[in-house]
Amino acid sequence: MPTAPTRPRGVAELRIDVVSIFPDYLAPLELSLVGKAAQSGLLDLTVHDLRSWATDRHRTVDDTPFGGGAGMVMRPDVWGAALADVLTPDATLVVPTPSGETFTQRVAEQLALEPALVFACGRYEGIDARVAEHHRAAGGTVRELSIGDYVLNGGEVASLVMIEAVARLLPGVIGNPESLVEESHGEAGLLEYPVYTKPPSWQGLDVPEVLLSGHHAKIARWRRNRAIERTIARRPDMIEALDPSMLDKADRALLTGHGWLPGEDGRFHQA
Ligand code: JBZ
Repeated sequence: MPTAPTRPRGVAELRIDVVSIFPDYLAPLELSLVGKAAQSGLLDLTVHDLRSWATDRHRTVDDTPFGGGAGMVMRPDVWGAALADVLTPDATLVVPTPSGETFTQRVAEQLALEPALVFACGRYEGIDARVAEHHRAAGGTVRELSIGDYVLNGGEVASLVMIEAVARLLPGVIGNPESLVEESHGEAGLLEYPVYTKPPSWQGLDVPEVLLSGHHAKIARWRRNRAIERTIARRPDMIEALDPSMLDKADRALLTGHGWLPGEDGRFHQA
C-alpha cells in the first residue's frame, strides 16, 4: 500500500489520494481491479495518515462540538494542513458523508473524467464544516457524497466503494467495454436480467428453454421482459424514472399488463 508521497508520481489517467486516521482500512484497494489499475499505471493511488498533520504530543485530530451535542468533530486546522499538502489545484475533493448527495453510477462517471481526486475520510460526527467551505471559497471543487441510507462509522468504507466504482471506468481497466454498458445502472435504466450457465438442469431447476433455442431476437425480448419485471418488483422508482422514448410497443404492453399506465408526460405510473 503506497503511503507517503516520497515516490515520484507517474503519468496516470487518474490520481487518487485518500486521507484517513485508519489508512489500513484502504488496504483492500491493493487487491483486484483497483490494484491492477494502479500496477498498470492507469491509476496513481496514495493513502495518507491524517495524524501526520496533527501537531500535539497526542496527535489529536478531533474536539468537542460547539453548540453541544454528542460525539466529537474533526478539527479544521489538522484537515486544512493535510489538504494544503495533498490537494492540487486540478483535484476534486470528495468528502464521504451521510448528509451528502447520493453517489450514483452517473457520479462515478463524472469522477472518472477528473484528473485527480482526494478522498477526505471523516470519523466521529464528521469534519468541521469550514473545511469544505474553505476549499469551495478558494475556487476548488468539493463533492460531499453518501453511498446510501444506512449508518457507517466513518468515510473509509464509503471511499472504498466509490474508488472501486470509479477505477473500473478508467479506459483499459475493464477488458470488454460491452460489459460496461449492458449491466445494471447502465443507460437502459433497468436492472439486469437473470443469467444462467451450465448445467442446463440443476436441483430440479431448468434453464429457461428460450435461452437454449439459439433464437437471438426471442432471447433479447425475453431478457428485456425479465429486466422490466425485476425492475417493477424491486425498484419501482426506476420504472417511474424511465425515459418513455426508450420504450418499445412490447415494453409498454408488459408495463400495462403489470398495472403501470402512461401519464400526461408519457412516463409510467402505478395505476
Ligand atoms: C456514509 C463521519 O464520517 C462518516 C460517517 C458515516 C458515513 C460517512 C462518513 S459516509 N456514512 C455513507 O455514505 O453512508
